[in-house]
Amino acid sequence: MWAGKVSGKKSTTMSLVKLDFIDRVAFIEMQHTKRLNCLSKDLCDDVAAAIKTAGSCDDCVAIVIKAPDDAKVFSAGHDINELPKGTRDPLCFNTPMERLFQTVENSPLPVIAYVTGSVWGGGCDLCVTCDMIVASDDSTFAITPAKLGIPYNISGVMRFISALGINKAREMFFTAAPITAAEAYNLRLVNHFAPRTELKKILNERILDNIRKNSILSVVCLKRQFRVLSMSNAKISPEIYEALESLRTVIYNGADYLEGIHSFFEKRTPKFTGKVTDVNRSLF
Ligand code: LCV
Repeated sequence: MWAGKVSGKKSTTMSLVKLDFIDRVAFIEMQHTKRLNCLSKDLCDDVAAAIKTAGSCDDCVAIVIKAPDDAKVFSAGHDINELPKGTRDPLCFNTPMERLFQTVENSPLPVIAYVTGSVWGGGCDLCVTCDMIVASDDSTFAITPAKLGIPYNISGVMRFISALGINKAREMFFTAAPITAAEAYNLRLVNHFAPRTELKKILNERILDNIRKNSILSVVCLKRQFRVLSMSNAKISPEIYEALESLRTVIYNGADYLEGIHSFFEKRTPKFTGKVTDVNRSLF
C-alpha cells in the first residue's frame, strides 16, 4: 500500500503503480505485469490511492489509468486467487475491486482508461467505470462471470447496460466472449481507437489538450451530473433487490462457482453441473 505524498508533481512509484504528472494530467500506470495486472487487493488499493492523490492536487485536470505501452494484457481482471472459496459474496460493496470502482466514480476528475492489450472481467468493468476509454486497435474487452460461475453484482450489470445498451450487455455477459476495440468503438463503449503508435497523440489531441483548456470547475460539475443521471433510471424496490441478492447467494454457494475457480487454476475446461432447477423458481 503506497503511503507517500506526491511532492512537486514528480513521478512516484508505489509498489505496483507508477504515478506521473505530465502537464496537469495524472498518469497511473499499473505495473504488476508479471501477474498480468490482475486486480489483486494490493493493486486495487494502489490504483485507488493514486486516484485520490491526483484528485487532491489543485492543478490536476484529468487522470489516465494505463498499463505499460507494450502490454499484451491491460488487466486480467479480478485476482482469481483472492476470490472467496464459496459462502461469501465475491463482489460485494466493500471488496477491494469494488472500492476501486467507487474511487473512480467519486473522483472529481475525469478518469480515462488508456487500454493497450486484452481486458478481462473486473478489468473490463474498471474501463466501463471510467469516464472515457481510448484503446489500441489490438485491444479486446471481455466480461467473464459466466465463464467462472460467478454471480456478477447489480451495480456492475447496471454499468454495462448503461454503457452498451441492454442487448449487447447481455451478449457480453452471457457469452463471456471478447469483443474487439473496433466493435467496442461501434458500440460507443470506446471513445477512440488507433494503432498503439498513434494512440498517445489521439489521447492528447482529442481529449487531454481540450480538457486542459477548459474550466475544471465546469468539468467537475459535469462529471457529477453524468454519474448521477446515468444511474437515475435504476429504480428497483427493496423486495426486488433482495430477491436478486438471494439469487446471487444461491450461485456463489453453488457447485459451479468453485468449479469455475478450480478449473482455471488446473488449466482445464470447467465441467459445470448446475441446473436451472437449482435456482429457486419462486424467486421469479
Ligand atoms: C489470477 C491469473 C489471472 C487472474 N487471476 O497467460 O468478471 S468476473 O466476475 O469474472 C471477475 C470475478 C473477474 O474479473 O474474474 C477474472 C476474469 N479473468 C479472466 O477470465 C482472465 C483469466 N486469464 C486468462 O484468460 C489468461 O491468463 C490471459 C488470456 C489473460 C493471458 O493468457 P496467457 O497465456 O498470456 P497465462 O494464462 O499463462 O497466465 C499467466 C499467469 O497469470 C495467472 C495465470 O494463472 C498464470 O499463472 P501461472 O504462471 O502461475 O500458471 N493469471 C492470469 N489471469 N485473473 N491469476
